[in-house]
Order: sequence, then C-alpha cells, then structure tokens
Amino acid sequence: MNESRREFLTVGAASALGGALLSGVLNGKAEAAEGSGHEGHPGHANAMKGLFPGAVDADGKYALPPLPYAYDALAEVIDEQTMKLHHDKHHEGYVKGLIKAEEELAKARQSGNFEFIQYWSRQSAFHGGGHFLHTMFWACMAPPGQGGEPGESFKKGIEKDFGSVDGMVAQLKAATKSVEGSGWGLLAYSIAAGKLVILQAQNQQLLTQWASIPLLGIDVWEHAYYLKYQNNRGAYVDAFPKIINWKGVSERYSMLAG
Ligand code: MN3
Repeated sequence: MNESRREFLTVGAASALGGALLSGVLNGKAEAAEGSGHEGHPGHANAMKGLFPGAVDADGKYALPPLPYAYDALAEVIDEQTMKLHHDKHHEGYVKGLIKAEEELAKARQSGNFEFIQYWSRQSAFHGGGHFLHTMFWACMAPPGQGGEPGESFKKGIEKDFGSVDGMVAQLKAATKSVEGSGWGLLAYSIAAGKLVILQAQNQQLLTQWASIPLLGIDVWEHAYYLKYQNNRGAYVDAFPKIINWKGVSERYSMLAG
C-alpha cells in the first residue's frame, strides 16, 4: 500500500476490518464446531489467525501487515518518524528474517546438514516473535480518544483476574517499565488456565509461558520510543494507555475466551 492510500485509512476502516476478521473467526469456530474441519482442524486455525491480522498473506506467506491508521495518527504519544521506521524498517526486518530462517531450515532438511540448526532455530524464534508481536502491536493501538473502553466480557475477565481495570493497567505499566534490556510488557490470555496474565518478554521471544497468547503489548525496545522520549521509558509507558485500542483488544479477548 502506498503512503497516500494509507493516509485515507481511518480507525473506522480499521474497525470494519477488525469486524470482518472477527466474523471470519466466528465462522471458523462454527465450522470447527460442526466438525467440517477434518485433518488439522482448519476452522480452529482460521480462528487463531484472526488474532494476528495480516501476519500471513492470502497464500499463507509471512507478510508485513499495513498500519491500520496514518503514521502520524498516534503522534500525541508516538511520533510519526518513529512509527514509520518502526513499521517499515524494523517490522519488515523481522518478516524477512523469519522467511530467511525457514528457508535455511528447509535447506538443512534437504541436505541433511544440521550443523547450524541452533542458529537458525534461534533466528526463527527471534524474528517470528518480532513479526507476531508487532502484528499484534499495530492492532492494539488507536488514535487518542478513539480506542473506546474494554467490552463487557473483557472487563469482567480483567476484574476476575486482576481486581480492576486500573489494577491491571498499573501492573502492566510496572512490568513494562522494568523489562530488562529490550522487550515488551504483555497482557496475555492463558488458554491453558483460562485466565488473563501479565508477562514480560525479553527481546521478542524470551520469558513466555508458552500456553499464553498475547492480547495487548507495549514495545519497550528503544526503537519504539527513543526519538521522542530518549532514555525516559517511564514517560512513554505512562502515556501509552491514551492510545490503547480497547475495542480491538476486547475483540481479541473474545476470540480466545468466548
Ligand atoms: Mn519494536
């Protein structure tokens, strides 16, 4: 998508896209329930894909999803240049890195030479973590004043697992500020435990619980905030709630928690 086209995209359009994805997800669930998914349960796979909109293209190849708003739409909290570099350069780099890792792993299988298996496995985890977390990141932000409020069932879930929305946000901010080095603060849904949890990620892939799917994340790699906030990570994290797309995150929660 070219830049002028992207300028025309509004949060309304993003919501419509989210709605379309959500209905695809619900259809996918219905299909799975009806038992139309045989091998590999394709209905369920479709449901999971909706959590990471645009992470793969129509052919199932890894792709850079377009930003659902203009580069400057979040400028009150994240400046235009940071958004441009972060999306077009950093995220693109993770997509390329993930594709490369899988190509090299395929070559290794073909040749039977697994000498560099540790390196390419690590590359796959790092770039894959980067690709999927950033895909989620763009979707869980919205221009100030347009993100709405947590939906009813999401709010109930938060209250059950954290006491209150404010309590959850306070824990998420504290966890995010204290990430050691580069990483993320994440609100995730544990599909194993059926509850919300807050985790940190170091780099893109360390400290996961494995059974938890991230719903909302704050990227605290310096590339996410340094131009505007320099070393003041705390000010960036404190401002972040202004641009949370609560409506979108609520939809993501519904895809997992029903
Ligand atoms: Mn980043």
